Amino acid sequence: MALQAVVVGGCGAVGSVAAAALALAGADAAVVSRRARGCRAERLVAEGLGEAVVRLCGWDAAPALKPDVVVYATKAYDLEAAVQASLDAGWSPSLAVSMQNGLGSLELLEQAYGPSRAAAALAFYGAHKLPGGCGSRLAGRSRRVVVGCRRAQGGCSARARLLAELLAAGGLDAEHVADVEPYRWAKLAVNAAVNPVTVLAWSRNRVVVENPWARELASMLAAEVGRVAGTAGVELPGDPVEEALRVAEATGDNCSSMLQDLAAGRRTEIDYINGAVWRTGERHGAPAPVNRAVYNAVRLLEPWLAGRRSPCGTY
Ligand code: KPL
Repeated sequence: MALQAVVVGGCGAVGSVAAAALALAGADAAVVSRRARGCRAERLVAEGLGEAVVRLCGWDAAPALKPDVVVYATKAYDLEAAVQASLDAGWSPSLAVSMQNGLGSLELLEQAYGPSRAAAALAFYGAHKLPGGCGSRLAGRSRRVVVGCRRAQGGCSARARLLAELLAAGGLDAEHVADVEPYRWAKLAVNAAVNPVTVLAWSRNRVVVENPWARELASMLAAEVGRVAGTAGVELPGDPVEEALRVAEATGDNCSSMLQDLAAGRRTEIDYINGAVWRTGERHGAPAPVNRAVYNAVRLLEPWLAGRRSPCGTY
């Protein structure tokens, strides 16, 4: 397939799975990483999916790439700099795709590229980086990705559909939806429930289904996201509590990205997840006290947990 797809931040867990899937589907796939210089061929391993050869490039080589599709798989707080670097490189993709957790990232792409060229690819799979270089391992059964644009923001459906077809051809359980907004909130409910609870319990995702206190707290968090979504005018595609528990079970072997971030001494995405929930609730006159309390608890614990050994071992 001639389509050139570039995955920015594709050496992270979620991005390297997407990059491998695109390459396995026959796209001309490149990964841009802050740590690389120039461009070289790289064998990208996504355990649980397959391995493929991609071009691994640094930003210095980005002007030579002419991507049709750019998939941004950076952390949410790194997205703005990545978009600026893409614009500086002269990229003008027909589709810019957000793979970030939480709220704010799709909005940023809509602003930078226009709503008719901005989409989200929501990863409901669990993955972690393999030590050294690029590469990742899928943990748990889920391979699900939901791809689409916000219907309210103009049509980019044909290109989003093509991306979903490529990801599916590459081995992911990818689905295109006409309006991604309800699914973005469903994924927000999953992250708001699973991620902080796995941090508080310092355990793999399965703690959310197996431990009664974790299960109850996660259920309260997800239900509250559902209520905030309602006041923001978004009808979820299903019950947010059931969805959070289903994903926690299907990714049970994984350590959530928030736990992985803390174990690696990185900043967490709590501001984009539970922080975004209670702030959005406040704007719509719908307080979200459970998300706010858990947000505060994680912020308080961050300095104590940073760098602590992950229950998943090396990651
Ligand atoms: O998105 C995730 C994350 O950890 O950020 C899930 C789907 C919960 C997998 O762990």
